[in-house]
Amino acid sequence: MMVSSNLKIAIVHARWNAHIIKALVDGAIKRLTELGVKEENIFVETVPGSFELPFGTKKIISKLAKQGIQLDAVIPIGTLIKGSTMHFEYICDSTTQGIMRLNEQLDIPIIFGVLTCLTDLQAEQRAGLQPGLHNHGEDWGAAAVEMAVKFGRQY
Ligand code: DLZ
Repeated sequence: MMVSSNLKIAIVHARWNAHIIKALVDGAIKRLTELGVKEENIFVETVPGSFELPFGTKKIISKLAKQGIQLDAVIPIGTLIKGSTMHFEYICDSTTQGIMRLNEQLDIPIIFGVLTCLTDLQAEQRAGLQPGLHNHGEDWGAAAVEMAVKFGRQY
């Protein structure tokens, strides 16, 4: 049995930039299952936008805990693409700080699954939607398993 086969991992994803998000979430799930995480142990929830990722992450942990499900890692996934105002900078900063704070406050690893891109093309490249390019969602899946195995509550 693979060491990761009992891990329980949640993905909380924003709905902005839907086609990018879909590729990233699919990539994360693909890598999680390749590494031995069972599909039934992967819990997916959505939030409106990246700003809501820290709160959604905190809440899915407590919601599942009430059902007796102890998560081993969470992957919040969002894609921020710069527009013409300062909105991008503020949301990038608050989302990043929020996810970092969760890592300090909670006892399970929270992966940084947020793309912060200047253009749609940059986001598509990082989601593996341009020929020959790598899907960062896969890296986030691998990071979640590594962190859960090395530092999680079960091991
Ligand atoms: C408002 C906003 C903007 C302008 N851009 C993005 C984006 O590129 N990616 C993303 O995930 N969310 C965006 N949002 C939405 C905010 O994250 C948030 O959902 C709203 O401000 C409501 O709190």
